[in-house]
Amino acid sequence: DPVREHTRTGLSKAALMQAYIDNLFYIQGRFREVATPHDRYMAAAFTARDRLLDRWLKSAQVFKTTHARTVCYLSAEFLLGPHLLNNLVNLGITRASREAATEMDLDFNAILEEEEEPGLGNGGLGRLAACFMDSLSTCQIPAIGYGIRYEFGIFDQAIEDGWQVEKSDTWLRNGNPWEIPRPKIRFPVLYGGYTQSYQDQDGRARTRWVPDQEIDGMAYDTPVLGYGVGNVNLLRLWKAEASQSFDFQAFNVGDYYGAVHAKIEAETISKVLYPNDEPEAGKALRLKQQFFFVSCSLQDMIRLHLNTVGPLETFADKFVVQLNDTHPSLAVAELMRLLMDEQGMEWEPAWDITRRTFCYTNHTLLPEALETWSVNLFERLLPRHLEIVYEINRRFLDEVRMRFLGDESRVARMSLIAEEGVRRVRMAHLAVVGSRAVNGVAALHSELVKTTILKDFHDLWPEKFHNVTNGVTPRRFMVVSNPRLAHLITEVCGDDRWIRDLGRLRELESHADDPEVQARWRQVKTAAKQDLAVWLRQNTGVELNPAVMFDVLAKRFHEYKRQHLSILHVIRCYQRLKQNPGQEMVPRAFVFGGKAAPGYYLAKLIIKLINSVAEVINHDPQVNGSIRVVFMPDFNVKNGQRLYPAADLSEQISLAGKEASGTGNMKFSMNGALTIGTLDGANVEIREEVGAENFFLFGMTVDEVRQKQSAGYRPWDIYNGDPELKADIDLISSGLFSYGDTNLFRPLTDHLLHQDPFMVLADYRAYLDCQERVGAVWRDPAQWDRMSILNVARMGKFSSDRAIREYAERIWQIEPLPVALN
Ligand code: 26Q
Repeated sequence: DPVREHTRTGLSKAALMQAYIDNLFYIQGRFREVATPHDRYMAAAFTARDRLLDRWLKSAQVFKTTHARTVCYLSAEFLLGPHLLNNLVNLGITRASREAATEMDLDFNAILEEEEEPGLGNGGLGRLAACFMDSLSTCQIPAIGYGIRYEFGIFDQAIEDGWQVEKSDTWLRNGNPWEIPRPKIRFPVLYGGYTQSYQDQDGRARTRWVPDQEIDGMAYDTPVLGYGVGNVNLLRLWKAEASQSFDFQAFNVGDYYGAVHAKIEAETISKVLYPNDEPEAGKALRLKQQFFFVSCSLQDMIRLHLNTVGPLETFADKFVVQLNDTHPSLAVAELMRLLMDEQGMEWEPAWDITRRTFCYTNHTLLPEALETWSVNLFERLLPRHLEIVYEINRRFLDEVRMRFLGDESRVARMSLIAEEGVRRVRMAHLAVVGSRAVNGVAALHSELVKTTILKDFHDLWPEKFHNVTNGVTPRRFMVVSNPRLAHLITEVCGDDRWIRDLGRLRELESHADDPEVQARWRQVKTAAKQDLAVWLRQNTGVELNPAVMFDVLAKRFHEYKRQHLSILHVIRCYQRLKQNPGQEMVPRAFVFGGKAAPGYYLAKLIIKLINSVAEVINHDPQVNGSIRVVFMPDFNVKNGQRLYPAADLSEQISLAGKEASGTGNMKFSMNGALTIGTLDGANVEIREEVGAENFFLFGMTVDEVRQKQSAGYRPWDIYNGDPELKADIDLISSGLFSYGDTNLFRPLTDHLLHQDPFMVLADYRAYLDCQERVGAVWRDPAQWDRMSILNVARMGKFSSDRAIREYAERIWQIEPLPVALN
């Protein structure tokens, strides 16, 4: 029926209206008169989804018939953010959709607001995976994202009495229109038990794993459409379920309670995302989760390969698997097991395939954040995999010994097993040994990977090491979140090709001094600040004046990111205004946002401090005309999209050498914020691109940090040598921000004065001086606008499209495969 076809796939306003009404009726079961906001959202979502599915099936057909080489991106986290508007943008139907809504007397923005975002990640690493999925599709690279369908994503953050309170994230409560359940795509995942040796029919020695737990992973698919292309890739997330295998049911005959218990236990595995952005010691469930999604994904790939291409010898030609940090690094051992124990392959060919299949991305330099699992736990859950790890290690260490004769300390350093204290499996070493390529996520970080944490491996295999600087998708972080800016850019550039070719933003450069463009640029920024101010007033009660500088620091809370350095600056501004009420100071709104891991006491105390300082300052009429402080609760993708367009100043102030890349830095700068930052992570490259004169740099370099540390860092001396710093810390200690309680912030102030592992005090003076320079430029609006325009103009490098093309060419050896649009 051609009319039906049109309703499901048509892109005109009329087709969209018809589709919406149909979906409201046939999917939601509602007449328009009684539809709830949620019904309206669902009808809109299904309208977009129908159009995705049409392209998806065409893509799948092309990929299957051409036997396309495919990237598999394995990640424990995908921090996707809201789908609806993003999909409308990529379909190219935002305008038609808005018009359709208006014509039906619907509030388009209210429909968008109704969507609950899937928060299946902690922060940067999870969001990077989501940006990469968008760019893989846009760059027309056949890809599957594999991960876990957590029933509860990252917790929702509420602020109560200034403290962070965690609320469980029930994102699936009202159903998820973007996923397609695949009850028939299901794989068994095994745990525990023991291994035995036996001889197969040909008399060859083999190993059999006799597990004591079996669960199923079931696939849920979410289509990922590229921008302005026919290509749709697949995000396949696994949900854990009780095993449906016959043996298991028989085992439970007559034991009804036992069977129900087994079901609950099985489903625990994909129940909740671990809310730490650093490994937590010894959590068996976390290891089970990692193995769960790795095993399902590899079994799925093997099934796909046998169904299409055929012999497993060509597996590494069909698939390249990117490991997003070490969280999926069990894949190295699991692929070996599947190839040998399940497919009957010998060690050498299996190892050859394995090593040609995997690539590993490192995201951290903090030694305490490198993942290890105790051999005990590993053996209890994955006895067969421990044997395989030992055998990989035995062969690998032989190679090291051969290459570095007599260097036994090097052998110990490189071993997959750490032998100090309780023996632990070093997951990064497993990932490096089992991979073809290893990369860091920014130039500085990749250098530090080679010279510090993985130096021994770089000595052995220098050609294995790469850099691919991170990027972010300009679709979500410009077009979706900042339509006014996108519109202005398109007008100034003459067309919208910059959206898929971000280098074209350079066209803006020649307009940076044009007063007319500057005026419109400023209007766009002010309008975004107005929007944010409304949201913040409604959600926190704090009122901000959109005319003042919005100085924003939003990211996960961690000491190395130094949110406390920023709050010391706020306290300094406060004291200066109090001591000298007539003094001229550039008015600012300090906006903070971010979650702390629930068990990270100091990070939570820093949140409390920010809120306590905010309360005092915002209620002090002597200063609140000049400075205000607000904490945006529940910083997530949706709220980030409100924040980035409204920022004048972006705070990127980590201690040099600690932030692998950062990606918020890119999102702010793409939206016209100027950056105050250290020489850390991708800040280095952002500054290189936008020009040193358009970036507010402060603080020690990596080398200076090292020198200070080895000379014996003494924060106490800095405190005593700087009267302003002393006064700021003393004001916290005085109880002014804690209703006279001089103990509340003691753990924080004591830690700064006597430990200060991230050298907040050492960079304090340089930071304050730099903030003065920021203030001086702000007083010259033409200068500020020029710098803001130049920042955006020169951000082309930081599109995730560029990052994906680099992976494709340098690491994956894969070519784009365009899928025709109809
Ligand atoms: C591991 C084991 C057990 C429990 C938790 C974890 C875990 C979970 C999440 C460890 C780390 C993470 C997330 C790390 C992360 O987000 N890293 C950031 O990655 C970004 C993308 O490359 C970089 O831009 C940031 O610099 C880096 O901090």
